[in-house]
Amino acid sequence: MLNVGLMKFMKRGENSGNLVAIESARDIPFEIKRIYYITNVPSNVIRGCHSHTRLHQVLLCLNGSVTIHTQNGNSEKLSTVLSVNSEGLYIGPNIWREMSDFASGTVLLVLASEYYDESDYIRNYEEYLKSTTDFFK
Ligand code: T46
Repeated sequence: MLNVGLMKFMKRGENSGNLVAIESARDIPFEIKRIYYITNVPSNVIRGCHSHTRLHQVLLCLNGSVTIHTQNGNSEKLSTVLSVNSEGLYIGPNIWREMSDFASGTVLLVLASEYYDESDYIRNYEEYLKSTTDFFK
């Protein structure tokens, strides 16, 4: 099963503007230890191209739009366009992800379950496929 899912958060307010609140471990399925955001990505650039061994994340597009391609190495794939800032894409461990088609002005905010740890990344696709064969069998 693809351990990826679209989440919808409540948007409050209308004429005076919108407010979206996200509470750690209440609105998302983990304690948030880290927040980072990605901006100024040229439209022809593909980011990501890795998986994580332990990390859970929720990706939110606060402005603009971006396509998130996910797969589990077992031929299950999903492409999700994020362009609504009250929606987030949950991505669990052992999912290969790529981000493409960043519109001008896109702000991609990421909520993460762990502190930054480069040893949690698998950045080589062949190595990833080998690890998922072991993980999903
Ligand atoms: C992910 C996608 C959605 C840090 O020093 N601290 C951090 O918290 C992060 C996330 C990155 N970095 C460093 C590591 C690299 O030298 O920042 C540089 C760029 O990171 P990276 O090439 O991994 O960025 P993306 O956009 O390919 O991937 C990022 C996250 O790293 C990754 O966990 O799932 O966004």
